Amino acid sequence: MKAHDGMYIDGAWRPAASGETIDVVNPADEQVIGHVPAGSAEDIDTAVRAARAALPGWAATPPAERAASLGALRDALVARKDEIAETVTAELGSPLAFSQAVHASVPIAVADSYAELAATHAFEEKVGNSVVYQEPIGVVGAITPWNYPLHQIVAKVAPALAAGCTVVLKPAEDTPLTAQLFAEAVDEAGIPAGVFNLVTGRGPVAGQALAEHPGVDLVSFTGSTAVGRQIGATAGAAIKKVALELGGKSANVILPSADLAKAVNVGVANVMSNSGQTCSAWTRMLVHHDQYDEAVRLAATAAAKYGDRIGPVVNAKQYARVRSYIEKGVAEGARLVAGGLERPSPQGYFIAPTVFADVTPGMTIAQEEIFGPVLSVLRYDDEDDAARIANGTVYGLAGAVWAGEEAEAVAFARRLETGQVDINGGRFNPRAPFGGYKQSGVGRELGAHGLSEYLQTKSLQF
Ligand code: TXE
Repeated sequence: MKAHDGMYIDGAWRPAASGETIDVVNPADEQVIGHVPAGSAEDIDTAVRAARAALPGWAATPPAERAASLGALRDALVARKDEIAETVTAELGSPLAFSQAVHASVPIAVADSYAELAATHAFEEKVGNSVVYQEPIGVVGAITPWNYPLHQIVAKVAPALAAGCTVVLKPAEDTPLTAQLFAEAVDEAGIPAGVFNLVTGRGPVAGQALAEHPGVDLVSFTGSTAVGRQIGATAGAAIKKVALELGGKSANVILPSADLAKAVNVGVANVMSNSGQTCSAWTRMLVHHDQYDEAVRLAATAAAKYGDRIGPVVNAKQYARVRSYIEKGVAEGARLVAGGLERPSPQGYFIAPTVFADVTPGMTIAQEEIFGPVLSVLRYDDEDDAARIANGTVYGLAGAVWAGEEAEAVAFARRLETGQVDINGGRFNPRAPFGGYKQSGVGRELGAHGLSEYLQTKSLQF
């Protein structure tokens, strides 16, 4: 795999302050496929200074020109589509077809939506005797995870650039090669030096330095709740804005009038895809008690069929973590009906698609984010019970509702304490706001709501 031995700062690939590097490992065979620089606080400081120096020029660039730059960025991503898919497959382990269909394609749709929004958004509006300006918030520190490596980057960087902000990105240490490809695309798009900067490195070193840097105006973080809480506390003390996209434990509520087989099959695919490493995954399936046994049978069959369509989980730490949740599920009395601890392959961090039945709402596997291919099937008595169970976790990121009539599903969806709900399956919309209620986060990504995170308002009265 191609790997730069420098970091993209101020429009050029520069060596890191220290000579330390991070190994990039393919989780499918545990082989080292490359090395990237391990950035330090010093590198972060250099990058933040570059971003600050570039801010006045980029903020003053007319939105139509910023839109053209985002269009050029989208085109540069399109030109690299195959390379992006192969790189994600190498460092995340997802099957190539999934990398092509999702990891390489979704970010292009998101970049495209921000090229359009930058051109059409009302950055200036007359309100009575006032004019309200929406101005860039400043220098953005973006910290991203590995689960959708390019999407997570584009979902922060594209709206930030559309808003007129400049950015320092610290991507996950597991998937830095995809981030390097993104930096190449930025460079090719002709985006001015310093507007986007990439520092690869470890979370507690480079990530923390970025989150704590006084030259950063907004920290946008996606990752674990524990790190999000720490970043939120640091930002709170500095009275600095944060956007946090954290964990989830989303419910897939199948109402009795729904097409049960379809709801179960789509529900299983939703949890297993990307090896369960999706924050919005519908990890709790809620089924009426009359249909419960049939749903469990369908889910077990669907999961068994899914086996050769998923890759490994990302690294040894996640592998151990997911397995420990499976052990806990068994220990707490849930009934394993598919998958489990048996290794599907002697090499790589593979976990078989796993389904637990007889899961009760208080069990650990029904409360905590597992981030692996593990589904819990729970039973409910009536709609009130279903709503209580669905809302009974600290999270509120996403979910799904299935019913015979859309109106019935919509009425139930309005009862859910969650930021996004798919009705009878739903379809991804790059312009729909995405983000959490409760401990799933602060702020929204995507669409106009995502753009507004990177803007602050100024009103002039006449
Ligand atoms: O996350 P981390 P991990 C959840 C999921 C998963 C768990 C752990 O449940 O099992 O988190 O994953 C950077 N200061 N999600 O350990 O550590 C880190 O380098 C600043 C949900 O991989 O939070 C990386 O760039 N930054 C999720 C990013 O934070 C720090 C996606 C995420 O890593 C830091 C991923 C620090 N002290 C995991 N420590 C989602 N919401 O989609 C780490 N980082």
